[in-house]
Amino acid sequence: MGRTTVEIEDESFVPVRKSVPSGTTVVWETVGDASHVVDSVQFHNTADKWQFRTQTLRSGDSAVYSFDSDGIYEYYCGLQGEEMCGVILVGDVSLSESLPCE
Ligand SMILES: [Cu+2]
Repeated sequence: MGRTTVEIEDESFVPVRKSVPSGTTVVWETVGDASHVVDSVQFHNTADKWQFRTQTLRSGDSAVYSFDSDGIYEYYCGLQGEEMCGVILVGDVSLSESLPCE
């Protein structure tokens, strides 16, 4: 059961695409000054439907989610919109299509 971090910079999630094995806990950590909301979304039909929405994360705040099943988990920032987005690729999956923020 690993743990890994996605940094929330002022205008982007870093990295935008993060591949992890199933069972991984992802920590989103705000490293910039702006506030953000991590909000689940389904940009592509091949992506999983999932329900996740953080509270407003201010500088220094973090949020976690544990990914227990293989799949494609897309998200965006509920404050900045789709130009700030990301995907967690869990297990043996791939996403060839572009995200709105790419
Ligand atoms: Cu944001």
